[in-house]
Amino acid sequence: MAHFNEESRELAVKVVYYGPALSGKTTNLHALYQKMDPRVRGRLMTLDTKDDRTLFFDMMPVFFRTPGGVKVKIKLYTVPGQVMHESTRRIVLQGSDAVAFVADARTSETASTLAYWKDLLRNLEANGLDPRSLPLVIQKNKLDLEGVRDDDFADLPRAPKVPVIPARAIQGEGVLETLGALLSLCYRDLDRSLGLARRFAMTEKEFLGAVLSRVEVR
Ligand SMILES: Nc1nc2c(ncn2[C@@H]2O[C@H](COP(=O)(O)OP(=O)(O)OP(=O)(O)O)[C@@H](O)[C@H]2O)c(=O)[nH]1
Ligand SMILES: [Mg+2]
Repeated sequence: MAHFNEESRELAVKVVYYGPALSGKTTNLHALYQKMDPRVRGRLMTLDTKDDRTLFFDMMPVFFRTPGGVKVKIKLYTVPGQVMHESTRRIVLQGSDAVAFVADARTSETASTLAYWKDLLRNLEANGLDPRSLPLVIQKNKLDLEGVRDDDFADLPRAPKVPVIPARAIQGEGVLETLGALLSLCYRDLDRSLGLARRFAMTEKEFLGAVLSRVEVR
């Protein structure tokens, strides 16, 4: 759960990239690292096996200070997608404030996408998180490839408002949009629970702008 420390005026937020093996979660973090202003992002920690598969998780912190003097630290995590890492996925998901579900858009991946969506719902519930109210977006990734589905994951049971963001993460396309859509939902959720605007004069524009606006223009 997002944690606000009254004494140090620090807000800690946890965002998790979830999804099937090889869907592009780690690629999203690499692309964000490339695109974000070095003044707001920290080091990207990845823990891979030799064939580039995530072993435990990846993590990249993003931090900024709002004009109202609140220090915000957002930690972006990925889970390992391989089936054998089921319990690690559950642990990494603990206490998350927002989840981006990265899906490989190819029709060949339909069954695995649905299986991992169910795995996500199960693991959210195991952590006491409600998938109907948790900020959640779906990234439709790998749209550069042949044989992608033309629907927006109609088979994944979910609340009607979950946004679907198109992406080619390998080319860096759609990754900022995905994080932006998720942080927008996240801001609104935290504003409801913590009163970001009322107590700290922190607007959604400041929250998003700090993370997303100071990026390189390509
Ligand atoms: N063509 C294409 N390939 C992509 C895209 N995004 C990721 N990939 C490739 O998909 C493979 C897996 O990407 P990763 O980011 O390592 O996948 P992951 O979801 O972190 O995988 P695990 O850590 O095993 O769960 C890599 O070879 C990527 O280069 C994309 O948009 N298009
Ligand atoms: Mg990975």
